[in-house]
Amino acid sequence: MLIIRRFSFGSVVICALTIKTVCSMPPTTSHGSNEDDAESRQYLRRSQQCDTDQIEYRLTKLEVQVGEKSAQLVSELREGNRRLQAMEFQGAEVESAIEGFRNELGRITEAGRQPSFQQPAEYQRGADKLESRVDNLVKGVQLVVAALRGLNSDIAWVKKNISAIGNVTGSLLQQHNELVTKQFLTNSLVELKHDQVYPQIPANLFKGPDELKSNSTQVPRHCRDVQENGNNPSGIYRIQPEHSHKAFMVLCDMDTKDGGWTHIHNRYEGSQDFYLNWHDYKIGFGNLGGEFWLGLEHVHHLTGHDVNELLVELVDAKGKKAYAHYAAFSVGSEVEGYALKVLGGYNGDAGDSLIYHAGSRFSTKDLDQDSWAEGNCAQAHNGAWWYRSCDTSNLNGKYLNGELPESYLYQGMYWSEFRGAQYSLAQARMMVRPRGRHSPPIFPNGLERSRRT
Ligand SMILES: [Ca+2]
Repeated sequence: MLIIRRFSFGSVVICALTIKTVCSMPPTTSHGSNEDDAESRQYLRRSQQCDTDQIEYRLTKLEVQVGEKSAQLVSELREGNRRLQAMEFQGAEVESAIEGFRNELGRITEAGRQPSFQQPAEYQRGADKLESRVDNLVKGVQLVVAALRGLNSDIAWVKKNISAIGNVTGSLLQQHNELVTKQFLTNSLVELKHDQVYPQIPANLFKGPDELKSNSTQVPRHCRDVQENGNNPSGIYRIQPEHSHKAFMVLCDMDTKDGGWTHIHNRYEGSQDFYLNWHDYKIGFGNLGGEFWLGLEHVHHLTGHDVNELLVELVDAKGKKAYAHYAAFSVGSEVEGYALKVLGGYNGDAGDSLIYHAGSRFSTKDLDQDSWAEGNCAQAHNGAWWYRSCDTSNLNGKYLNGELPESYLYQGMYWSEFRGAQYSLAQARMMVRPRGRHSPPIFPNGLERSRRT
């Protein structure tokens, strides 16, 4: 295992040299303006590729270093264990020697009491013999004491090393906790590569002088802009919210309640799997021409800086429709867990089954940010939502279409105030748009005060 890793590290070094050579190539001499543009874009793309390769190289290097540290630790622990076993064996030998010493002393004492030793000549010979044996025993005991001191010194050495290893392990574990996970880096690389495949072109690039004069040629920030720019049919448009670093496609509804709505969620047939991970919910999934989740990052860029309206439209299995309109809706950033930061001003005929979730962070099956200490609501209810502990709506739950057995309570795509939690709706969609210039002010108790006036 170690040899393979070392080999990998060698390859990494070769790769790094290659990256360094390629990445240090500057754009060549100037040509005509079109060629310059093309060359600059190519250089930019190559530079992005280099950035990606550099991150991959550093990631692999980090993996190799962690692997080698672990192998070294295991090796040191094995050596410590071997020494301890050796010491146990020596300890047993010492015990055996002391036992022998005790037996000898017993025999000496017993011999002194024998009547035959009372005869002078024999007594003298016996005493000499005993003296010699006692001397030998004393030397033996001195050797044993010296050996014990050596053992103590060895034990202290091992303890010191085990303590040092413990410190290193603790420090490694601490560093491991602080390390960015490989999954996070891999996901970031996917996003970086995505940017390379679909490079961002500044909105005013390739525009003629007349087009540049007009604000209407800028990429619209949301579907409301699209509508105000004179595009009235519902459909798919390219937008770039003010705080988003790139443009993306969205589905606009220009017909419902004065139009200008940007879809963030659409389900109507169950062909798209919605029981997905955090990363999928972050960047979005599905097909804008079918079922999809726009992505929490996009929803944050659309609603996180200016309070939006939210419209939830629901249809049950018999075709009965209902809606829930919120005059104020805002989703926080990833750092804030894409929390449902602002929600209020409900009106509609579906009932308010979202207000329970106001303030909660978003949770998925692989990222539990709910308030249920004993479990993960996303796993328990087969969805991904602003779960608290747990839910009064679950529009990313299972697509089961209709009445459900009791065992499926809370599992379906449901809205409790409309058809209850033991029912899975046939259609659901969520749309946002910025609050109009003439919208009434938002009060802490929703819009009740402004509606009365
Ligand atoms: Ca939990």
